[in-house]
Amino acid sequence: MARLFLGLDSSTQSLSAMVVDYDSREVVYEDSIVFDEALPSYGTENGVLRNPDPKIVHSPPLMWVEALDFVFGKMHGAGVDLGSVLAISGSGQQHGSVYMNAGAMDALQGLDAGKTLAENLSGVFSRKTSPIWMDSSTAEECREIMEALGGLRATAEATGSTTFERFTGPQIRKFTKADREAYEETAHIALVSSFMASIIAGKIAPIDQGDGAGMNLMDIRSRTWHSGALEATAPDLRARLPALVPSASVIGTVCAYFAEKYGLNGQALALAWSGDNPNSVIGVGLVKPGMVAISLGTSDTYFGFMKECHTDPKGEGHVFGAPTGDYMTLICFKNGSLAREKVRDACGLGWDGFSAALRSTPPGNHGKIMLPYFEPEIVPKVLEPGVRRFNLDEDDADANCRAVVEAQMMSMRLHSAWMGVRPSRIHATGGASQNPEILRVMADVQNCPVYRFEVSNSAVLGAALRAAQAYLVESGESPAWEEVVAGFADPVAGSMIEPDPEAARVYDDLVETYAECEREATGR
Ligand code: ADP
Ligand code: XUL
Repeated sequence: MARLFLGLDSSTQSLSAMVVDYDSREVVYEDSIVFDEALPSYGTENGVLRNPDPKIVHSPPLMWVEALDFVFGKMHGAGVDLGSVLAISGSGQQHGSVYMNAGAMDALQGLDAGKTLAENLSGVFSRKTSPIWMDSSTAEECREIMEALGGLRATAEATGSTTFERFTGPQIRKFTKADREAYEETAHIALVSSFMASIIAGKIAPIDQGDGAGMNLMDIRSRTWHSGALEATAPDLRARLPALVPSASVIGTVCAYFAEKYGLNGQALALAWSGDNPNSVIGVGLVKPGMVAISLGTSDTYFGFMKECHTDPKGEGHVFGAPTGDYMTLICFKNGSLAREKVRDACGLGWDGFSAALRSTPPGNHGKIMLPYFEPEIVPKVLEPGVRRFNLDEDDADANCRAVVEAQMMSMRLHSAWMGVRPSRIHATGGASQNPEILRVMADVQNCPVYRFEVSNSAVLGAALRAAQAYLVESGESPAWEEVVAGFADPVAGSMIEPDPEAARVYDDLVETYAECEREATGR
């Protein structure tokens, strides 16, 4: 009999499902529903509720509940052999929080298959809408919590990140101030991930240490609730939070609701869910320290992987738990593809011309440097945008193309150095990773081989593979993570780009000069 595993991904705009056949290494089912289209009665736009204050971004948690029925109904209708699914895990957009009253426990335990999930659970919320990661309305609470924890560096050192507006702790604090009564009625606070896991398992689910790290509430080293952070955030918060558990924890079996209604095996394991970024780390095959994934999308994102916990003293990067029990980092550079496009357009080129410019200019660009802050930058923090050029003539088209890419790659190298692990293998994803000339600069600057990965679904794939891994461990096999991801998260054949030792030496020197330019421009 096929050994099937189900992954789910509750993201901002959609709910996705993927079923993998572990032994044949096949994705046997993949589908996704878009909230706006499938569930228009909730009135969301791109999955969120618009507020007159653009800083406030919430979503209705009941919509996520109803989406589960929708997706299981579709799988069932498509004839997926749900009875052969041995374990389920999931992925949730990070940081968003769900607030439940004292009736939630009974409602989850008694899910009645004669009703819909939404009918079963419509009464459990003590807060009708959930603040999500796009919310940036908690600057004041961020300041208060950070001060209580001893400042930026101490907060990052304690919780893995300094306080961020979207993180759960500041959001909870804001709720206690805005609506104390509703906070008092709140018996359970969940993350999107643990909330969805609660429905699958039919009980209040624990929070996994991967997603838990995105709350400003977890001690990043001991992976337990941080007493100081809890106190700085909200009264009696500990009593409202579930346990923190390793990401690979079995939290129960799939509850009777899904067995009765959709034919799942009632003995199938329900796993803890995690955040989308930790899940993606598995979905792009990052399973060993030194492995790095770089996504060249609208923004550029650097995913690192480390055994020992290091935190960013500047507070720019995040440390989360990795699903393997190690640590991962997430560093986001806003001026990614859009900056490359700005330069390309200013030079009147297409991508072919841009690539030709990279080929016709030497590594190091004769010392011509650009700081490509077309938009305010996250890392390094630059609030006032503006492009700076050093030894670089704005009209020198070829040199500008090389300068923007070199700047991005050197910035990634500089601003990930705090991890204390030089990359040994880079997995490149995202739209611009189809450009080998850009990946060549990446390989040379990092002095490390780069492989291209074609993934659009890394979070849901990661969830399905986490379900497989946990099931196998539970049944007495203990496959190495490399074995689990092999055949599912593989590089594009023939895509490997080796660094050129000569060019790597050029960048070892240039990166210092670049750092100086950056210090001068940012006044640090
Ligand atoms: P998102 O973050 O929105 O998911 P994608 O990963 O889809 O973004 O990447 C889209 C970007 O890929 C586009 O903005 C474009 O700049 C970039 N891109 C597409 N093709 C190329 C290419 N050949 N060379 C460089 N960049 C490219
Ligand atoms: C990570 C973050 C986003 C959400 C999106 O810190 O805010 O990546 O997880 O789903």
